[in-house]
Amino acid sequence: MTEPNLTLYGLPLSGHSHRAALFLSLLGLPYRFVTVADRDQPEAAELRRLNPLGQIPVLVDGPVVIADSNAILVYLAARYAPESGWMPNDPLGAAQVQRWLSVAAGEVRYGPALARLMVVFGAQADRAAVHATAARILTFMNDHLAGRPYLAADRATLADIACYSYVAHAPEGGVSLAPYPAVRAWLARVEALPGFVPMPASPIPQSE
Ligand SMILES: N[C@@H](CCC(=O)N[C@@H](CS)C(=O)NCC(=O)O)C(=O)O
Repeated sequence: MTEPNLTLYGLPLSGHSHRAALFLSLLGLPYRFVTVADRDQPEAAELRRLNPLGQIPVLVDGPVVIADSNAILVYLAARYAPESGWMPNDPLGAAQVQRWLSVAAGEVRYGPALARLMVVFGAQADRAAVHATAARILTFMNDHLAGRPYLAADRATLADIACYSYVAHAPEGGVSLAPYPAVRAWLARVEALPGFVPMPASPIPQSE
């Protein structure tokens, strides 16, 4: 395999960016990180060229451009760790991981992630509805994780990487994790994986 030439466009406080950075680190892949914080900076024009949606993260791997955090996870697993089990090849295993990639892009994005976006970045949304979505998915995850080590298999998979960042940082949005002991134990398991790197804490005071 040729030496990878990887660049990740992102933002350190973005959970979508963090899930890509975390997986690169877990795979031990070196990469260059380009921060795109200000939409007027030159890197933002480059980002729009790479991803017309203008969203981070974007991964560039030589001639290959991948936008969308979950797509980046799937690409990296298939390209650099195909037999490792991060993305199972069997039909049921693949479906179980995909189910949680959808949860990460759905209930996690519009629950704990949006609650944090409102506090840290001033996003406008219906706080009660957002917190209800967060409670619903965290309760579901907590029940699911009771007696299981990881979300989709007996070992860590892309399901755990996709869901980790915004769940771990839910308290920054005023969503306490105190009622969810199985979720907290799962977070600790992900944090113990070799190569784990945390997302920086936001400067906003946390509830827990
Ligand atoms: N589905 C996308 C969502 C990424 C996303 O929402 N990124 C945010 C930052 S965390 C962003 O770039 N927002 C700016 C915009 O949507 O214009 C993914 O998983 O990568």
